[in-house]
Amino acid sequence: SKICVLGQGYIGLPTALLFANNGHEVVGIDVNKRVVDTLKAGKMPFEEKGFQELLDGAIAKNAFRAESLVEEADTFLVAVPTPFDSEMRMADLKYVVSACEMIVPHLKKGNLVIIESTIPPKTCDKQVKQILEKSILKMCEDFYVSHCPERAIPGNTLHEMVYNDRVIGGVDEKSTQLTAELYSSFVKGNLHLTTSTTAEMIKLMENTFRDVNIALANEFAQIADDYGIDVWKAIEIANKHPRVSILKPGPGVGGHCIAIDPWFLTENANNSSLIMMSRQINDSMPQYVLKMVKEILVGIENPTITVFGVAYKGDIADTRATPAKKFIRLAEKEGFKVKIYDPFVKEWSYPILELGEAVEGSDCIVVLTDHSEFKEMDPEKFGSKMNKLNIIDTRNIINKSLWKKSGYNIKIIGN
Ligand code: SAJ
Repeated sequence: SKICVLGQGYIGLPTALLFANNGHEVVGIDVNKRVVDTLKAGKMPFEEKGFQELLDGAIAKNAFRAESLVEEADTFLVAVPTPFDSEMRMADLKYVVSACEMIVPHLKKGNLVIIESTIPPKTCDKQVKQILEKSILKMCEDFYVSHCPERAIPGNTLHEMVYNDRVIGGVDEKSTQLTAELYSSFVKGNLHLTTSTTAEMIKLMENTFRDVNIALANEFAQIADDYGIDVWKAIEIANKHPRVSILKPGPGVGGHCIAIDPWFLTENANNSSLIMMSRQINDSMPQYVLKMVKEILVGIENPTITVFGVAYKGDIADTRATPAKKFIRLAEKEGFKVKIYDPFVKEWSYPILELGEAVEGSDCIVVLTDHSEFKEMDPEKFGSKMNKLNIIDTRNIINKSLWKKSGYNIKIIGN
């Protein structure tokens, strides 16, 4: 069958390519001309493990092409971003709305429209229906709609897209069935069938679960600091309990999903105080890290600090909603000079330096990202470049004995 995938980003593009490699004719649509031109030239607009091979395979099969305009198809799949409207604390559905509007003139009897973008509960039933019915066709009679949220983790997208279980929720049984048939062409995990509103809620529950649990770990870390005990050891032992599984504290929650999706659940809820409180705890972690830095730098005038890692998590180059940004802003306001080193991020709002340059004249290293490189890093590598030998590790990943041997004063969050 023919599938038009609207949005050729981190999710839309690999999804389009998986369908193309598994027996479908796929047209990848994007409003960004640069993305379309890059794909037309047979190249990936961004990099991730296995993507280029998948694109090569799809092109060799003549099963994929990129275009700027939507065209007739059997299925339309929407995978555009749903940003967070921070002023309203609501999902900003402008891209989902405009994607649906672009489908309207091409919608035919028997078509299926799938929304993969993360959306608040009831969006398929209400807004998507309302827009698509501008075509004069009727939902559930003439065309079908479902929500099939993506659940792949950045850094391991392809593997998770194929092997994770999927949730498929249609606005009616037929919509669910049609969507399940389609996804079974490449998904090897189980398909869980439900309603569109339940599927919308499930996706938000998953990311909220993680956010709330990270907030709990972050609160435990602060309490442990007060008592002077090692929260990491405490968590390790607590997690030996068969029904306890505490996550890791850190500098806060970044990325484009976990720090945002909980708000989609609270936007129209009567009681969501736990969810909102967790957001607040995680968002306040950069302040807590700054407090740790100030304590270690007491008495040093006009200090220089070096941030190790600005990606929102380890071994990827993704800086979306990274807590590092807020930390750096706060540190600069405090009058600190901030230098940055990140082995993955090449370009960012702040200059990224070479390791040697970043530690030159520094009074404290602050590890914000759990990049593997930091795990075995030996400070002997940059010798006597530092001004003062301090390191704060918000991820508990450094090899403490190496840093101790070099004479560093070490502070780990929650320890
Ligand atoms: N983090 C901690 N402590 C932890 C775990 C994570 O501080 O114990 C931090 C990370 O450093 C990072 C943030 O939380 O800043 C989020 O990272 P993550 O690895 O938990 O998740 P994401 O945002 O990369 O991907 C999530 C995944 N959702 C779940 O695991 C429930 C992924 O499966 C989703 O597909 C993705 O969100 C999404 O797009 O919704």
